[in-house]
Amino acid sequence: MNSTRDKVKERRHSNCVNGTCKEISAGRSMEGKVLVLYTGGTIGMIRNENQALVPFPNVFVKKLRLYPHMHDREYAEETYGPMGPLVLPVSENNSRRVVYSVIEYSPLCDSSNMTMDDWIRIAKDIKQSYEYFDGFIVLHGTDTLSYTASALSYMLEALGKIVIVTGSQVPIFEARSDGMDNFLTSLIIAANYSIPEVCVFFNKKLMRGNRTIKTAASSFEAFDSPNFPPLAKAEINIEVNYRLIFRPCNIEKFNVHSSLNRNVGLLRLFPGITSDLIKAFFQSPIEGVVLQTYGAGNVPANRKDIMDEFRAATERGVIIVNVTQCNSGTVSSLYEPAKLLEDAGVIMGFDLTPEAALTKLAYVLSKKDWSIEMKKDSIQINLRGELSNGKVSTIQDLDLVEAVASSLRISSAKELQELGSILFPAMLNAAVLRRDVKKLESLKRCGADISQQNADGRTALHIACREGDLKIVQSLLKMGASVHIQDRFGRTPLTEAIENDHHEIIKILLQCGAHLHEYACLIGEKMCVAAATGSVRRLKSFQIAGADLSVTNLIGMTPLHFAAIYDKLSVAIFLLENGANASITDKTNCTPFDLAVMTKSNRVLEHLRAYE
Ligand code: ASN
Repeated sequence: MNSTRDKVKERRHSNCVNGTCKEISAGRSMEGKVLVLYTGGTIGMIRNENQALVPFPNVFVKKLRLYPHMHDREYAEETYGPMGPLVLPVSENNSRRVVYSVIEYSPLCDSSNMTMDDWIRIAKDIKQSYEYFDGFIVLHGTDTLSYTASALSYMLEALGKIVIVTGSQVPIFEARSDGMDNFLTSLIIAANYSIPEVCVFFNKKLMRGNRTIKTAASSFEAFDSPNFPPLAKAEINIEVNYRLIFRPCNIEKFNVHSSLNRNVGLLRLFPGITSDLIKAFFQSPIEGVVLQTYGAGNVPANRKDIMDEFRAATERGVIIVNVTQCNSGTVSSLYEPAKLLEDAGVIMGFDLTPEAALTKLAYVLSKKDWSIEMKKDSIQINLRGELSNGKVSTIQDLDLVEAVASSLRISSAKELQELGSILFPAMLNAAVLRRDVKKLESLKRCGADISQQNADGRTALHIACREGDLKIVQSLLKMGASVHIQDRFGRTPLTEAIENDHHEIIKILLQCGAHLHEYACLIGEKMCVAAATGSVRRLKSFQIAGADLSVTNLIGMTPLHFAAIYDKLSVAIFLLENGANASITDKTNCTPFDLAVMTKSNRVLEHLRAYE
């Protein structure tokens, strides 16, 4: 099987027909690209001759192409050719066309067969294709889906794009299935919304992945997020509660932590549990255990024998995390027995689900350069929104929008949200223009989504990158502003920084995971224009942003060809000193040297001689 990277490259190239990138046709910036990793599960299963559900390889995509609501064949073939990606038809809810590619895993598996290796594979596949897509979907069996979502949430560090894990209770190709809605809505959300989290979408709810548990084996409402409200609800409209979105607030680039510690386990207490069983459970090589206790974190206070086993284990360096057996709620030191556990070195896992606690242990314990104290501390720190450790936010008290709303006599939640989406972008943008960091911070505290888009889809970060104030850009990034949002014209904050030549800002955006998102030939066009007009500074902007200085435009010309035609010596020197290839021929078979001869560009000609 080809590697994912090869497939993605193939897919990108198949978008270029006869050397002409069709991406430049009108409206193409309004496409949202989604990569679907199809790992198996009921969603794609088909009944075999014994009526048992089994996954069949190589049928999923073929069948999807036949469903008009999953694939707009006419548009797709006209735009990408017959072997191109799948494309959703336009609908009310998706302002952007959803173009999606499916990578089918081999073998496809029932999720009860999944192991940590599968989580690592998924994480690595996302990393390989990260720059080419706006969002990712993992199609997965439901049985262990919450474990995978929780594990991915930790492994995908400084995630800047949405990852949705979904599946179904009934196969998508059966007449009455939840699969179609789960998949279709996930595609629309992944292509259209800036939610940099690993989510689970199921039965109309988008939930934080590491907060979910599978609660029902035979209901369409198979998942719940008992300790945290849904991030979005997909009814007639998709309503996102932006205040709940957990955004990474560090200047840090997306990275995949691709190792996990397998010496972890889950132990559920029950009345009369023997100390022999506990002793056996804690034998080496175990390094981390999630202990599911009663109610708010209780253990039998009269069982010194089992407390001694816990203490012996923690003294050997085993990390034991206390979580509740109840479906919802948190452990606390409210009752005496919970205190006994703390004395035995067991740490509180607050309201972590067992799945989130186990995968967190596997993640934290695999951090080779962290001390045991750091590992214990990070179990109790909120890394990806997976736990609430008792601090209650005071956002509600300060809510500015609510204050305005009450003076306007607005009360419905929908109107309130609409008011916020009108007020906040304008206020954020004004604060950016006034270079007022304090104002930005207070708006965030008042409930503003720092990445909220205005009517043109532009965010405060777009404006700040155009203005060129490094301090404001830094502040916005530390407040969690997304570097990936494209406005209605397909421009990202990085486009603004490049086209205004703010080099330091380009660098910091890259440190936060920003990348060039346009097709190479379009970037080539812009760089050729820069070369023709003698703008070394602009070429430098592109270079810092990671562009290839030998990139070609639509007719195969490089910036050096243009420097030659227009006799731009400083451009030619810059390009050549930075490794541009002088021997590329354009569509008319000319090198930059040939063109310099033809146009009598003597200064550049002299310089190019050395490279002939
Ligand atoms: N056994 C299936 C799985 O987890 C269940 C499902 O997907 N509904 O793969």
